[in-house]
Amino acid sequence: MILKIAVLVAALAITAAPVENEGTGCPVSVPATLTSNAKLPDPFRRIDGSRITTTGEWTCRREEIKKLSERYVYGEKPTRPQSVTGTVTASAITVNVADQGRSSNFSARVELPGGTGPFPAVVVYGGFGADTAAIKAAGAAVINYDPYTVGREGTPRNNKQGAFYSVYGSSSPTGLLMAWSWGVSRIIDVLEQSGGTILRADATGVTGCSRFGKGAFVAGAFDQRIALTMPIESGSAGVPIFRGIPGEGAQSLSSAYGEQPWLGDAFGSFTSDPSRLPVDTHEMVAMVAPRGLFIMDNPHIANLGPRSASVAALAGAEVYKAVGATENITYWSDVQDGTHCASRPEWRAPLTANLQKFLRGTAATTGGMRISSKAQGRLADWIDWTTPTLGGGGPTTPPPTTTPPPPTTTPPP
Ligand code: MCU
Repeated sequence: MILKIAVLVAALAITAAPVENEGTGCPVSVPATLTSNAKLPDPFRRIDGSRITTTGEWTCRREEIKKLSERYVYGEKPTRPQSVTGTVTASAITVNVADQGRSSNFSARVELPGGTGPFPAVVVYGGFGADTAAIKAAGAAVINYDPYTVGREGTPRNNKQGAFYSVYGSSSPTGLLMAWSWGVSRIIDVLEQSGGTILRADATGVTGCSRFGKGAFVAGAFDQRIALTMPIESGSAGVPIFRGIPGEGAQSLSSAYGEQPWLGDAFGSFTSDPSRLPVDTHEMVAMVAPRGLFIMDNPHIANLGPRSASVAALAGAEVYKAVGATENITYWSDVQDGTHCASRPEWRAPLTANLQKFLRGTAATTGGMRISSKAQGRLADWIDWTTPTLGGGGPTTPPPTTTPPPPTTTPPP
């Protein structure tokens, strides 16, 4: 009986999908013309203007958001390359990819926690700002990922470099954040192929601070195998709603776009007017639903856009609510130290709870909006839609792409 309950609790916390993207078969036609909207786009409204009414319909609505975000914000994330191979040892992961005659490789250092494996693992972008001691103490391995090996900084947009661009071309319009996320997905491919004896492939987290918080956010949004996404102090081009950044006085969109090729090339036409964007970051939050999401933010630095980040979390949480996973999203900016990417005692308990629940499958309480009074966004100022009560049913898998046979009866004249 006790065992049965434990299994049930464990199963309940596993929200990750077995595949990178469940919506690949959904038909999506990205609109050719864009209309201006100062408010946050309705995440429940399809491109054709209708609203979804069942949780099953979220799969294909999510795919629309994915396609729009690729087209206008981050650039396209190619599907799994023709060949992905690699190795997993107790100290490193190697990744080799090949697609259409081009190949590249990269590797990441592994640190195992104490105890006996196989272990869940957290991909930690860059080497700072994440509490790796707490991650290991919770029984998860750390995969030290250097995103620059996959997409370098300091290059012009027409000459991007790194393992991603060696395969997809140095003039690929895909920005670094998406290139980095592709690298994380290929690490997970290798974990899957390894048979999960050292590191589990079905319990991966991702985190990073600042520019690497932007990266962790995008990685979690675009790979449904990631069980827990934890962006820290991500700033403009990360969690904060694009539409809120100018008013809050955060790093401007043109500054973020110009500082490094983080965003896709196509974002260039929106830096002075984000209201023309058919998506905003609350929908990237929604793309993570119902999986674990723990957004950590710093309310003391307006340049990071913490107020706009809280709005993204609040609006995205409406989708979590609609799909019945409110307790899987946590936002936390109630912290003392104003230093960017500081080590923060306030996050240790919620971090541990998130790791336990989403990576270990043990019971823990997560969720909630712990927003600092210094940087509180007001959802009501940003939305003109309401959250539907979604019914069960509806297609959970995309409809077949073949056209249905014509009706057998002739309609009356
Ligand atoms: C918050 O992330 C960035 C910020 O967007 C940049 O303007 C600044 O140069 O670097 C920050 C960062 O990555 O700090 C480590």
